[in-house]
Amino acid sequence: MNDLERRIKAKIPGPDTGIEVRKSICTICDPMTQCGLDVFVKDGKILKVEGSEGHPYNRGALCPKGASTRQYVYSEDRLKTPLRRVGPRGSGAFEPISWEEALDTIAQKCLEAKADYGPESVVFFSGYTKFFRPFLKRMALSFGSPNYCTESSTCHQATALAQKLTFGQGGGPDIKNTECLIVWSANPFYTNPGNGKNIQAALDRGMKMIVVDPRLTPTAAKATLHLQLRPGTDGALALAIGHLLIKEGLYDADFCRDYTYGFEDYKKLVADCTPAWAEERTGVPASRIVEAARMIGRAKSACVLPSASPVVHHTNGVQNYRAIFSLIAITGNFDRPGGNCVKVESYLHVTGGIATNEHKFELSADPSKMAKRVGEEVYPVWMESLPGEAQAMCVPEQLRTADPYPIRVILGFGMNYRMWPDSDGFLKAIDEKLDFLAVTDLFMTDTCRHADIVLPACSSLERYELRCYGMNYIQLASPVIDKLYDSRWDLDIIFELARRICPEDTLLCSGYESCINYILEPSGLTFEELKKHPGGMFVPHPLPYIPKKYEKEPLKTPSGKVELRSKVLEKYGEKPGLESLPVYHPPKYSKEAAPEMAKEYPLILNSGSRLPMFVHTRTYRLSWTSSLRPNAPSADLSPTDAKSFGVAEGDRIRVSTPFGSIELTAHITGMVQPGVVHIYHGSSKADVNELFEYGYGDPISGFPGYKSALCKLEKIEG
Ligand SMILES: Nc1nc2c(c(=O)[nH]1)N[C@H]1C(S)=C(S)[C@@H](COP(=O)(O)OP(=O)(O)OC[C@H]3O[C@@H](n4cnc5c(=O)[nH]c(N)nc54)[C@H](O)[C@@H]3O)O[C@H]1N2
Ligand SMILES: Nc1nc2c(c(=O)[nH]1)N[C@H]1C(S)=C(S)[C@@H](COP(=O)(O)OP(=O)(O)OC[C@H]3O[C@@H](n4cnc5c(=O)[nH]c(N)nc54)[C@H](O)[C@@H]3O)O[C@H]1N2
Ligand SMILES: [Mo]
Repeated sequence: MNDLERRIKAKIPGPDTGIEVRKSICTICDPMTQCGLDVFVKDGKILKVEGSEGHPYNRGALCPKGASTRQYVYSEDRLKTPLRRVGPRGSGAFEPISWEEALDTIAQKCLEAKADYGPESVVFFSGYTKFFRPFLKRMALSFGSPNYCTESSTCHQATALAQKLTFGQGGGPDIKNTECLIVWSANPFYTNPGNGKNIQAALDRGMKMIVVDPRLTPTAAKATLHLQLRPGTDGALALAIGHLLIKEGLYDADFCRDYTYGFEDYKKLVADCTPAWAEERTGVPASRIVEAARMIGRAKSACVLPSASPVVHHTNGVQNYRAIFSLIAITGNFDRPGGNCVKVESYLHVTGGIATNEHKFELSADPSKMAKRVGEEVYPVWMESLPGEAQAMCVPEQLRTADPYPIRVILGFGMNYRMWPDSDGFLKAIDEKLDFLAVTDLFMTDTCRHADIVLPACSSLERYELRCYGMNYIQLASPVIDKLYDSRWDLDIIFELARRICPEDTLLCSGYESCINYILEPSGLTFEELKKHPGGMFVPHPLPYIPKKYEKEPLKTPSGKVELRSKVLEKYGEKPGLESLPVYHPPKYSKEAAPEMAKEYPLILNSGSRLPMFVHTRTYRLSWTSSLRPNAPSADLSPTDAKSFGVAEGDRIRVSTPFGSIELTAHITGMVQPGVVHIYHGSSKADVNELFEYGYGDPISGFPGYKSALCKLEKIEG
């Protein structure tokens, strides 16, 4: 081997080796966690990827998923051409068709459904992928359908709803400046490594950290205080902390008097929520609850790092988060340095120091003048607080019942039916009741197999993506390789469909560059300018953070104040679960609320806690990532439960709820507390979502109760 061959083998970039480093972002995860990527390309092929050194989010690092980008992009499962189903749904029998034919067929189906049943009979759904959402939403509204919905019907929106009911808007934790960070359920060292780094830096400067998590995670291991509660009892813990803050005079009386609504009622609610009361419900020793309350109350500033799913994947999720956010309110830590700060959301729910026209762009028509959204009758609080999005969790039932009107067509962009509870029930409804399903995806997935038309989407390395970062950084990633096979990017698919189903929307039909320029207009940035900085740039004149805005203008709640008692919820007659105060109820399927069921199903089933190598359904298919968890799908058990059920590491077990059972491998770990079984979601081999019944969820948000059901386990002999 000569020197040049050695340099090529070592993948050293340079004119002699023909290897070029191109800048991109990793979008295997969502916009909260997209690492800067250096892509090493030779002859149009990716040789390897590294984290971009200079990128302020990941600062050179990459997680196992991002490091597997080459396998992800070149996966054998990649869809290659548009396909039309020729066999029964699920048979996998398809024939290749041209793009023209595929797009014409989809458009025709949409227009027929609109003519026969109304535009609302067409549902526009986005899975976990987020970059195309404002465009998809605009297309739905321009077409006349209020039924734009997303994976956020199980993710983030309920947390956002709890914040909205309390503060009128969101408010992110000021990790950099706080004295006490309360990580209420997140595990960023697995799920958001950039934030993990921020937390580590803050710990190094002496920040105190309380972690509330049923498991001993890497985040919990770094905590000053770990409150290891039973899943779904967060509300009880938060009310007891509130009780202590008031009893010990550790709250901000002036703030409560001047800027909150319902403080006296809240005070009455927490009067009986003693640490002993909470210990009984949560399993957290009373002395630790006292320690936590003092740590929060005595700190000059404290903030909550909330999470998009674990607290709200319960039948009491929104109320529990309201109880948690109330702690920020009564300690005066709302919208001040070191607390939970309200900043301008720039793009795709990320603050980035710029204002954009995103929401104006999305709202090409007024959804309130259209038919009722899917889920509107069942979850009115959601509908009132989160305009412009249907509750996707209600799609299966409306498909089955056609009540209040039929759903005829679903256009699914990256749609995974296993995301829903009672996933097999949803699939059956698709097969039996849906007239037409079109899906765009990178891979031939289980959902694609049931579609009428399947469209091959390209990966993020083959397209553009606009991305804002919290540190006032912005990046427009451009394609670093040509599109593979006959794939297209989702946005070209949207523009082509828009030209067919809503041609009067001339902005949407005009394509990416003009839409992005419209969105960016208030920021002074343009597509052209951003393209000149392929690795991203700091925003030239970021909008400054202005603390305590509530002193100058009313908050966006009905009372204009922080609502410890919700005026929105006051309208619902104080029904259990919908009370205007954040009253605590145990999870519906728990020893406390369903003792009969608990006799046969003695364990708590908690599903979906993230693993570092997997992201939903996406990376199971890669050998590099799955080699890090060789027995997946598996159930995590505590050593105590393993012993009492006679199960050893690697044994096959059956986990059952009253609604279904699945077989998988036992993984015994001290991360888990006795009495709880944890199973990761999204696997084709053992889909935990088959164990959850339709409708088991939160009465305010409609979020599924993925983190607390009752289950039993048996060892499979032989
Ligand atoms: N039991 C249980 N269930 C859960 C959860 C849980 O904790 N427990 N979590 C919930 C939460 S928080 C979430 S966010 C959801 C996950 O939401 P899902 O939408 O189920 O997530 P994925 O499987 O990552 O993505 C869906 C599809 O998008 C495809 N895809 C990837 N990139 C692209 C692209 O660029 N274009 C297109 N068109 N398709 C693409 C993927 O291949 C995949 O088939 O699951 C929810 N379900
Ligand atoms: N590697 C990886 N990263 C991801 C994802 C992924 O699939 N893989 N998914 C992305 C998505 S869509 C999301 S929503 C986020 C989720 O991000 P995180 O919320 O940070 O991650 P999770 O592991 O879902 O949950 C965090 C912790 O909540 C705990 N928990 C479970 N039930 C309860 C409960 O009832 N109360 C409390 N207090 N804690 C509980 C779990 O033990 C877990 O350690 O991660 C994102 N990042
Ligand atoms: Mo999520």
